[in-house]
Amino acid sequence: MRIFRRSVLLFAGFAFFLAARQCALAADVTDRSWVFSSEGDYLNWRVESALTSGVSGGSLWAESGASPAYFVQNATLDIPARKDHYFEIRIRMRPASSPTARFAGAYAGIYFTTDAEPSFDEAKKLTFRTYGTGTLKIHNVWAGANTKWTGTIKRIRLDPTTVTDARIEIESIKLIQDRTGPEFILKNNWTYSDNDTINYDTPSLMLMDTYDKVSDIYKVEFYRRPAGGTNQDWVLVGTDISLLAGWQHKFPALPAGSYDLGVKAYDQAMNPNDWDYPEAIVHNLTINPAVTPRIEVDAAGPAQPFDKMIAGNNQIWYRWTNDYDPATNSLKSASLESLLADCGITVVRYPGGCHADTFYWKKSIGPVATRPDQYGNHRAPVPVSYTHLTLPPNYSV
Ligand SMILES: [Ca+2]
Ligand SMILES: [Ca+2]
Repeated sequence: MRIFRRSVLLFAGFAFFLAARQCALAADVTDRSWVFSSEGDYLNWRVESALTSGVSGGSLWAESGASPAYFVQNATLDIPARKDHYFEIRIRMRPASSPTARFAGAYAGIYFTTDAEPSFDEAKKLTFRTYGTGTLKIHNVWAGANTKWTGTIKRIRLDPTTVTDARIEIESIKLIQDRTGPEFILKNNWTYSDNDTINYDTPSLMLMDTYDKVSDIYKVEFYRRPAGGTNQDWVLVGTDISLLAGWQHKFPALPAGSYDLGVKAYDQAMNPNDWDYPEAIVHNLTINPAVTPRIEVDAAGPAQPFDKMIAGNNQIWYRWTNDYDPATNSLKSASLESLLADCGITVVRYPGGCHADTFYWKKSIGPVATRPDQYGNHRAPVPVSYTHLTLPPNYSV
């Protein structure tokens, strides 16, 4: 009996832990789910324009001939439309005539009807792109992006591809509420991290690698609070609502002290990241104008020899035309040459990086006066004269 009670207590504790975690990490809510895991059970989906179809091997499958196959749900959904609704489609496709052949990306559509508009039409269609790669793909299609997705959703129809002669295998179709905020990496100009000290009072933050599994980001809010404060202490300092120049903010001048800097990014359905998102906060950043900037080098730390040929820099070929004097085989600016030498640059990569794509060696040799113009790439689209360009490859300082 005692053992039984302890088990109940343990179970209750575990259940509480799970519930608390669910609150902390917002979870998406599935409103309707069709998983084709029972042999022969179409789950009330009707296949149209297919030569053959079935439910087996964990999928609803169909093979189309001269016209694309599509799928219609016979039942009425009667689901209130939400801005954060999305469809999750798990699907695998390839040409029906060959298991090893592939077809390129093509448009797919999910049609829907509402209580106000009971017919399928092109205006009530969610468009996305699918591929005949022969591998399982998961498509998250944001339904709330369509302005007609309002009122009560009644019927749905799935057109997985406009490609004919396709074998289509659908593992599942789900209608889900997006409750998950965006993902991102929090960066700043100096990539300061927790517990750093800076001597200027206008720190800046920037979001990198922003991602939302359903929609794009709508806006980003920037906060501060005294270091070590609670979530109630956050003060909104600025908002970026434009994708222009990325998602970033330069904090207005802050009094000397220690701060936590925080970020809330919202997806298009206005789901923000939680404060416990690992990239949401820079902790304990101290602003101290009296601090002298310094670079610490640990000369006793691990060191390895490296090839001097990699310690160079790109030189864009059309930028050298005015810097190099073929008469003396040296740079025109002696100070520039000595500066490069002082930097320890041992090799200059020439004629540059992507700019080298349009540089032809054969046009750069022979008598200087006979060398034709060359064209830069999209960054230098006009022809420029390089008749006096004679810088040898791998020019050494
Ligand atoms: Ca989201
Ligand atoms: Ca911006």
